[in-house]
Amino acid sequence: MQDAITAVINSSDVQGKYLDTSALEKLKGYFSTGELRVRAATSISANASAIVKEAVAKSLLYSDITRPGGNMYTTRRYAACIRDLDYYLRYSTYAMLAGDPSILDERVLNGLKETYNSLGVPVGATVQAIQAMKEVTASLVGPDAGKEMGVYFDYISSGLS
Ligand SMILES: CCC1=C(C)/C(=C/C2=NC(=C\c3[nH]c(/C=C4\NC(=O)[C@H](C)[C@H]4CC)c(C)c3CCC(=O)O)/C(CCC(=O)O)=C2C)NC1=O
Repeated sequence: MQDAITAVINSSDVQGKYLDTSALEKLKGYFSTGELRVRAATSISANASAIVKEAVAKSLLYSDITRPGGNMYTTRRYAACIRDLDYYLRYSTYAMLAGDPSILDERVLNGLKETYNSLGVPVGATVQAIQAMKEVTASLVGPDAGKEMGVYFDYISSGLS
């Protein structure tokens, strides 16, 4: 896993240089949003189950997916879906704190599409639910932190598509 600081340091190290102006600007941007990131992570963790629940209500409930024959039908599969959404929320929060998406590649997206395809989990509906979670999260944490979280929700969405 990488974060905004190691990303900048690694790329300077590869060139054998001290941090240049653009590297320092990146770090400045990251440090100046530190408070915002921590505050957002605090309210997301305090409201995680409500966020997931509202996103499911907005995107999946009472659709064909929750009826017999749908991939969320049966309590076991419904619970697996809710659990997956909670993974996406938690790992997006980690990535937002780190200011870097690499943790998503390593721990979430690696092999996920293949797993979904082999189990018949619909990717389109999953992406809709992730996008609903993005909206619900933004309304909780406000536009600036919401935009930053959105980067990682979108990262998962495009990694799945
Ligand atoms: C931390 C990283 C991580 C991820 C991301 C993860 C995902 C993941 N989701 C799974 C299943 C599943 N995922 C879903 C999800 C859904 N079905 C729908 O119709 C909805 C659109 C959607 C929810 C948004 C369902 C229903 C299953 C169970 C499918 C089945 O067993 O038939 C499985 C198969 C094994 C299992 O059932 O637990 C994995 C590995 N596991 C992990 O360890």
